[in-house]
Order: sequence, then structure tokens, then C-alpha cells
Amino acid sequence: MNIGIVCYPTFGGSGVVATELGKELALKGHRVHFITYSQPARLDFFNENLFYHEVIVPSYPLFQYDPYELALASKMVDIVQFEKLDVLHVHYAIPHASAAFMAKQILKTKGIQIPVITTLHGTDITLVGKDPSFEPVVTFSINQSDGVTAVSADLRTETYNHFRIEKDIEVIPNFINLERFQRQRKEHFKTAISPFGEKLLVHTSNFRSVKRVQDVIKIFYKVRQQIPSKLLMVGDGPDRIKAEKLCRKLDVCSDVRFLGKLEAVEEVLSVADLFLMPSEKESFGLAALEAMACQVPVISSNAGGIPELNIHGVTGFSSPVGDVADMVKNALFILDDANLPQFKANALARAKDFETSKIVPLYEQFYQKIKDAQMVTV
Ligand code: GMT
Repeated sequence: MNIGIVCYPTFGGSGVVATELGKELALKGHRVHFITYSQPARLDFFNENLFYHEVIVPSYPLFQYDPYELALASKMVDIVQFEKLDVLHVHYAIPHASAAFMAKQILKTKGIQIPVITTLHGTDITLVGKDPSFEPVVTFSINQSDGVTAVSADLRTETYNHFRIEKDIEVIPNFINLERFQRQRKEHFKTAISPFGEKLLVHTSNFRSVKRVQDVIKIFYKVRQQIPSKLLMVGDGPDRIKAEKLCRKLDVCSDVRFLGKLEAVEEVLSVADLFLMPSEKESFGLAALEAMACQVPVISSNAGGIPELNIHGVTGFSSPVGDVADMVKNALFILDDANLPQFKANALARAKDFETSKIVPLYEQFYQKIKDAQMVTV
């Protein structure tokens, strides 16, 4: 198939999933065209089936805000026509689904029918999309998509609860490449960070307020009182400064390292004993899946779709959002040497349920289903 993928090209979860999906589809022989405003962060290898089309928004003194959505829609029209795309798959509803709707209408006037598939990822529904500034457009563009997927059953329910949706939403969860995300031998790194065999806790995120990074520090502070341990904070974002301030206040800076936006996160996860995800909202929790693939159990909140991934008492534990005391109690249980090996093995076993080879075919089947349905209605 000839597939157009529209996404945010940054390190955010939706962009990662879209890019990894495109790469996998290209390896399977599909021709994949990425349409976005800069090279996707993980589009980092050559494949004859991968193409990248940059959306350029010309600036003009009259524009207070650059009209990205219009430039994106125009680019989609151009690429669908010229590259003879079979399907347009947009990731994250805002503004990709509405731009795709506009492109579809323009193409219709040229006698071209292009099926549009929208994948909902999380905050496009649970946070930003609900805002009255966007809600009518989000509702409309989801209903106008030919196919809609959500990354967890919880996100599908949230979508039906908060928007007047007439479409079926298919759940296709996030997936993981177990060749890349696997526990590697990195003893030198472990010794450098934990010279006396301290337990290693890890958090990775974009440090937005929904990630509750201060809870991460609070959990670590309490765990460290009971078990010698270190904390690695991977990523960056608006709440990093608050987390750093809390470390100073609690006097734990010597045992906490902020590593910034690391690309090779699997190397850090390879030496970790526990992953912390106390998020307020989390539609799926791709970062937790990456940790589990590297045999790292998860202490998380029970927000959104996390419990669909992190099986309570098996691969880790989920607690109510903000219940730091419960998360500490569970963390101490997992970190007990009598329990840790089993949790590590369970985490990997669960991650295998989401491996690329199981999930990517679901997208291929979905594309075909939507294409076939459109042929019938034309
Ligand atoms: O908040 C983020 O981490 C980024 C956000 C995005 O859409 O870019 O991630 C969401 O999509 C990921 C991929 O589907 C999910 O694994 C994350 O759980 C989800 N984040 C939230 O719901 C907060």
C-alpha cells in the first residue's frame, strides 16, 4: 500500500508511535510518506520505501499565528495526488484530523477518494481536545474520519464519554520493538551510577504537569530512607525545575541525576530495577512498556489505560493518582530481593504481548478494512 502518515515529529509518544509504525510498514514493503513540519526524531535510517515531505508555512506580516493547518492540508492534497496514496493515517487529532478532512474535501472535487484514519493518542482527547476552544472541531473531525483507532480501551471510553461520537473506535494498543528494547549488559554504567549496589529507579517523560514528576521525587525520597538507592530522571520539560527544587529541599540531589533528553533510553533501562510512572493522565504509557521490555517492573498510578498494561501485583503495581504512600509501600515490596526477579520476568513476559509483530498487522488489516468499505460506498 501507499500510506501517508501525519504526526508530530518530536519525541512525544504519538510521534514515536507514528514513526515506528511507518518504519515497520516500510520494512514490510509498503511505501510510507511522512508529512510533517520537520524530520521525525526517530526517522533515522535509510529505507527505499520511506519518504519525508516537509510542510512549510510561509510567514506573512498579517499573520499573528502561522496557519500550519492550511499548509498541512495543502501538502496532503499534493502528496495524495502526486504519490497516489491509498490511505492517509493521521496521529493525534489536533490539528491533524481536521486538516485531513479539509484535504479530503479538496481531493473529492478532483475526483479522488482518499480514506482518512485518525489515531487518538491521549491528551488530544483527555486534555486539549476537551477544551471548548477545540471540542467542536475535534468531535466533527473524528466523526468525519473513515476509521478511528485509540491506543487503549480506556481512551476509547473517554472519547465516547466526552464527545458525541457516532463512529466505531477500534482499539489498537502501542507496540514495542523487542530487538531495540531489551536488557543489555551495561555493568560499567551500573557500577558508575550505583557503586555500592544501590537499587536504581528510573523515570522518563516530557516533564509536563500530567506526569507528576514531584511525586517521582517524593516516592524516591521515601524509598531511599529504607533501601540504598539512586534515581535517574530522563527527559526534559516544564516541570523539571520543580523536581530539581524538591530534590534540594529534601536533600537528595547527590542521589538523583537529571540526564535530559537521551535517545538511547534502552541503555538506561538496562540497568534499572524499577520504573516510576505516577501520571495524572496516561492513555497507554508507552514509556512503561519500553521499561517492561527491558525487564523493569513498574510502579504507576491507575490513571487512564495504564492498568491495561501494568498488571497489578504481576508486572508492578498501580495506585490511585497522588497516593505516594501506597506507591512507596509497593516499590519496597518489589525491590525486595526475594521478589524482584519474578517481577522482572513478568514485566518482560507482558511486554511480549505488545511486540511489533503482533500489533503492526492490526493496523494493516484496519487500513484494508477501511479501504474496502470505501470502495463499497463509492
Ligand atoms: O504526553 C505524552 O507523553 C505525549 C503524548 C502524545 O500524544 O504525544 O503521549 C500519549 O500518547 C502515547 C502514545 O500513544 C501514549 O503512550 C501516552 O500514554 C499518551 N500520553 C498521555 O495520555 C498523557
